Amino acid sequence: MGYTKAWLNYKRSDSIRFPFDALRVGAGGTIMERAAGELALAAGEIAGTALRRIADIAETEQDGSKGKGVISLEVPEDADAPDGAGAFRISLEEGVLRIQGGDESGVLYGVFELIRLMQTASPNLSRLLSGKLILEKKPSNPLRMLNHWDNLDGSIERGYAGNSFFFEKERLLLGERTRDYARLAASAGINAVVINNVNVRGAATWLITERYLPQLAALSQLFGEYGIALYLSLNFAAPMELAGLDTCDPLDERVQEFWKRKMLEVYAAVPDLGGFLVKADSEGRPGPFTYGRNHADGANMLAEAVSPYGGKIIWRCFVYNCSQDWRDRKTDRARAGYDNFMPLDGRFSDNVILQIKNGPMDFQVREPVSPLFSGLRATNQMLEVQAAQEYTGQQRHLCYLVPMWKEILDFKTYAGGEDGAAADTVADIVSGRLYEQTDCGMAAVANTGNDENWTGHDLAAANFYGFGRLAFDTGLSAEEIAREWIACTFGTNAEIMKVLLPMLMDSWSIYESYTSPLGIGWMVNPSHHYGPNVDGYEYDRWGTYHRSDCHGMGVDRTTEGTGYTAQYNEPNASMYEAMETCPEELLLFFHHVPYQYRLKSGKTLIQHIYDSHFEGAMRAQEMLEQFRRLDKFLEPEVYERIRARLKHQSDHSKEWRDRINTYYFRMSGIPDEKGRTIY
Ligand code: GCW
Repeated sequence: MGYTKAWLNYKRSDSIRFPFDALRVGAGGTIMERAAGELALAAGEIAGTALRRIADIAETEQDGSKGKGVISLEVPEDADAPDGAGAFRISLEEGVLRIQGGDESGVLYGVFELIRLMQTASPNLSRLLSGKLILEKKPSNPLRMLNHWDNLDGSIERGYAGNSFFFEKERLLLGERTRDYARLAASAGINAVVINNVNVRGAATWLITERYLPQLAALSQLFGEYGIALYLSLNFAAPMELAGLDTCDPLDERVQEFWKRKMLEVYAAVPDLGGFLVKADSEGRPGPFTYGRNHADGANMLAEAVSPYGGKIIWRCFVYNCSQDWRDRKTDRARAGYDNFMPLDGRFSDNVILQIKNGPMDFQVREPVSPLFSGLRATNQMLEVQAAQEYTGQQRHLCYLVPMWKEILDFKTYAGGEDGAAADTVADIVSGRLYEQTDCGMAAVANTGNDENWTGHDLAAANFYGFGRLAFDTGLSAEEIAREWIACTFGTNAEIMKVLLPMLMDSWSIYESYTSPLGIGWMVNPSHHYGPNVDGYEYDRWGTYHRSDCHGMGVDRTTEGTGYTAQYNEPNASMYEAMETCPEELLLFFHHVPYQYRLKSGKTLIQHIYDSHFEGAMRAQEMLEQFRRLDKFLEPEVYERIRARLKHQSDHSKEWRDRINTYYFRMSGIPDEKGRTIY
């Protein structure tokens, strides 16, 4: 197979009880078939059981075989069927283990849940089998989406795990790896996948032409077998590049006609296409601004073209002035999303969803939650996070991001009122609960590629798996997800869990502590964004400044500064406005702070920076030392792959430590209280 099974790595276990030998599959289509196939595969590989297919439960009584029990997969018609798309219930009734779905996808998710219970040797398995437990789940988010920034030449923008497994030399790839990708995604609860880069250039513009439509139909079909809807990133300028028009003005009738005809052609070939993801008027991409139109004009024109087919337009809010003069202290990239999109709230069509990055800047190791989630009230919203570790170590440093994503989802926006009575966290909003929306959810920029282990760093697969599981069930803790992933990937050996769980759970804090401190972000090398370079983005056009001087550092985003704090609802706005109440982990995002400022710990800011970087590098080294305990517990090539990356991370964290500490020692002239070596 040439690539690992990742978390679908079934191991024979003699310890679990799995008293079944017959499988009945109720009425349904290909997804039911796939669910049956997955269950039979896992039953065979984990429990050594061959599940024979029976057409009807009664069969087993007739042939009198006092064999083992029956598992039944079904989408019940009656009133007490599980409620809604993707929902499932697993229960033991009269000796039959029923996996019931609100639809066929629900049955598939129920099967993967049962397999997880087997893989992790969960006590819930025996509770289920003794009828003491009924497992009922309903997806937290309607859309649980991966965005692949894959280019048609096979490269991946911000890809750190090899080349694309969707494209090569401008051809679409369709094979065993595609199917195994669909299995992995579906097993984690993903139900939507965008296969091409949001920066749609060159051949990618032609994806919506007969040059690629037949293959896209086949890919859509394959994804459909696992309950996954195919989406494509769209080039807003396609009317010009494909039809030679001299404009892509959304209000121009010729442009509107182009898109109507084009979508008729596309959906004739790929009827189940979920829709399109659009990056427009962003970082040089074409869009409505060119014609004096706004984003609602652009999105709604496309939405009208896809609506006859049930298509969705997912419009990204990553719009900012990327030609800023670094001397300008008023223009603030962090304000741009809110300034651009709040005035359009309520103006978008029902099948348009605004996809909003978790923070106002760009997937930094820590950012405040975008104020758009606090502001928009009449617009479908999706959260965009980045599993690809562009600014969090590029899958060469370990950085398990689920703890970050939990903080983002739990952020209270006060969109329901300042008294805080309403359930108005980001999770409440993107799930559709707060505004009763159904076109909403979560997307992650994927961290996969055609590396043998799918994600470059073996442990980075926890972010692929973790995003899916969290999007399906925002109530899961980061630790529960980590435990599942470790057991499913490496087995249930206690020593493996003892070493890997704390490594995953501490890794975000460790990475943050030796890189850019207290929410300032950046400090990376331009263009590739790897490795320390404190002034890498200090004098450029991207709005990415730390504003350090001989007195202090950080960006004044209060009402005296760029005014960004005012974009939040109260009491958040006031909380961020004052240095004393601003959460310290974001202090330098919101304030220009003197080096001698005393933090709550009693340390000065400059001493905190020194301590944080020395400790962070030490903790990275300790992770490597801890990991060595697994030398005899993992397959040798896996052990060696992970050890080599942890070694690089340990060394590289010292480079980060010394570069940041030296910069601020030279800038401030304030020595380290502990007299440690700073250059
Ligand atoms: O993070 C930045 C990246 C770009 C990316 C852009 C975006 C796909 O540096 O590579 O382009 O954001 O999110 O559109």
